[in-house]
Order: sequence, then C-alpha cells, then structure tokens
Amino acid sequence: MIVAIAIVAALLVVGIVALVIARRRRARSLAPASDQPPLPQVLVTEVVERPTLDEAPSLGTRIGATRGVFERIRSMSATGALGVDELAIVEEVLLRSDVGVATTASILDGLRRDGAGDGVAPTLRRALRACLVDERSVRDRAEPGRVAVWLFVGVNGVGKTTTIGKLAHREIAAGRSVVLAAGDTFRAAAAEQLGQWAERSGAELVRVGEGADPGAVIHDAIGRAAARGADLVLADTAGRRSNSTNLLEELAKVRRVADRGPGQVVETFMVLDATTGQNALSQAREFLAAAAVSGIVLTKLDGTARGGIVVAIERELGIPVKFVGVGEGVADLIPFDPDEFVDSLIRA
Ligand SMILES: Nc1nc2c(ncn2[C@@H]2O[C@H](COP(=O)(O)OP(=O)(O)OP(=O)(O)O)[C@@H](O)[C@H]2O)c(=O)[nH]1
Ligand SMILES: [Mg+2]
Repeated sequence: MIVAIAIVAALLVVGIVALVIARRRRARSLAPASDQPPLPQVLVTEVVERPTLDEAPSLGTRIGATRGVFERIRSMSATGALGVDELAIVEEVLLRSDVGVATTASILDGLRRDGAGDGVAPTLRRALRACLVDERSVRDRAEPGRVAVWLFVGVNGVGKTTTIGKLAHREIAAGRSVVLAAGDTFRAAAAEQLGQWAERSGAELVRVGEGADPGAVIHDAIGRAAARGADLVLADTAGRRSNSTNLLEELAKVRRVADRGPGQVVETFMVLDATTGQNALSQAREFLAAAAVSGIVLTKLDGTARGGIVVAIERELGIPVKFVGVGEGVADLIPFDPDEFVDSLIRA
C-alpha cells in the first residue's frame, strides 16, 4: 500500500515537473529574442489618405443633366407620322438642351417630312448623329525635326489651363514627354496654376515674369522642347474678353511665333464652356477668324443640361469637338465620341 502511494506520488511529481518544463519552453519560444530591438511604442504615426484612382469616367455617367432633358424622348412610343403635340415635345427638348434654333428647325423639318418610322428615339438619334462631323482625329506629330505644338485659346475662365493640365497628364501617361508654356503672362497666378499642373503631371514648365510677351514664352518653350527632344509643347494663352480685338490680334501673333523655326502648330484648340450654351457658339465665331482653330475642347459638360450645344457647334461651325471636360479632376477629360454621345442621350 505504502509502495503504491509512493509510486503515485512520484508519478505526480514527475508529471508536474514535465508540465512546468513544457510551459517554460513555450513561453521562451514566444518571447522576443533579447538581441532584437524593442518594438516601437507607436506603430502608425501618420494616416496617409489613399490616392484616388485616375479612372477615366464614362461620358454617360457624367452628362446626367443633359440626359435628363432627353427623358421625355426616351419615353415616347409614337412611330410613323408625328402629330403636333409630339413634334412640340421634340422641339422643346432640343431647345432646352441648347441644340439651338437653327439645328432644331432643321431636325423638325425632317421629322415632319419623313415621320418617325421606327420610333421617335431612334429617328432623333440618327438626326442628331447626322449633325456631328465624322473626322476628329487629334494630330500629335510634327514633321521630322520639328516639335509639335498644341495652342489653347478661349476667353476667361472657360478651362484652358485646367484642360492643359489634364492633357499633359494624359500624354505623359501615354509615354510622351511634354513641355508646358505659360503663355498667359497677364497674371502671375496663371503661371502658378500651370506650375501646379506641371508638378502633378510630371511635365516641364517654361515661364517668365508677369507682363512678358506671350510669344516669347512660347518661343522659349519650343526651344527648350527641341533641345531636350520632347514630343509636345502645350501652350497656354491669356483669355481676356473676346470683344477686345487686341486679344485676337495677339493670338494670331502667338500662333505665327509658335509655328516657325522648330515649332509646328499641329492643333489649335478653342476651349469653350458648355454651361454658357449658345454664348459659347458666338464666342467661337469670333475666335475662328483669328486663330485658325482645328478642334474644340468643350469643358464643364458635367455641370449643365445644355450639352446639346455640341450638336450646334459641330453643325453650325463644322469644327470637331475633340475632347470634353467632365469634371475638375485630372482624369476628367474624355476624347469625344459622337456615337457614345448620342447613345448616352437617347438610349434607354
Ligand atoms: N466642373 C468642371 N469644372 C471645370 C472643368 N474644366 C475647368 N473647370 C473649372 O473651371 C474653372 C476655370 O478653369 P481655368 O482652367 O482656370 O480656366 P482658364 O480658361 O484657364 O481661365 P483664365 O486663365 O482666367 O483665362 C476652374 O475652377 C476649373 O476647375 C470641367 O470640365 N468641369
Ligand atoms: Mg488660365
């Protein structure tokens, strides 16, 4: 009996000792090695905001206000010959979206004459598409040995500098090297604003002091681009009021300077603000004579129900809208696609 108790006691002691040893071993393996530096007390010292993704927006998601105006067209079920009431709805929608009186009258004439065979929406889609030009390629190469220049013209506040920033970002992302010319020399802030875009996009900026000759800045920028073998110069210009003949003369001079020597102006973009509707069209007419415009950038299409102005511009001026601005962010510029545009307005 005593022997049995002694054996049980001995086994118990051995078991307890084994347990203690095992625990100690485990504790040792979890403890940090003594030669490792102590962990810092604060692991996260600064919360960095996650950068927003530069995803290209789709046109349809950004022109909601103009699409809203076309809601009544999308819900019309009439086919064949149209009555007075239906024609009146179409007329109102076209005028409200700022397609303009002349273009609206011409589309209504067609509807009266031919009816809406397969429905109002598809017929109107074809009529609007027919007003838009077919050729809108963007020229980005100069002849061998010269530097391609894109010149940006337009009145105050339409979005020239912002558009240049967005395009610089876009071109650099496509692997091209870009020099920005701060040709708006009337305000020091203009060059600073362009400088911020240059930093953001990784473009080089050429600027001089306030009041300098804009032609000289653009000339310097072209010289710099030629020396570096850069692909493209984007030239900003001042946007004082368009009724100042001085501005138009100055733009013509800037263009001559930019288009000689190593520089070749391959695109002159007139920047227009879509929120000004038909006013944009009259501005455009004033600029056309002086600046040999080759393409239009229509900005702020995101903030207006007057997106129909695209149709008026192309039908009445015959100049293609090559890009549209749909926001203030760096990615908010879309190459204009006429089929995508009419679909976003009319497709259910
Ligand atoms: N919502 C929206 N705002 C835009 C767009 N493009 C430009 N803007 C805004 O319009 C304002 C004027 O833009 P700027 O680029 O300074 O215009 P600008 O033509 O260079 O003006 P000036 O230098 O005064 O001649 C800024 O607040 C821009 O952020 C756009 O597509 N959508
Ligand atoms: Mg500007």
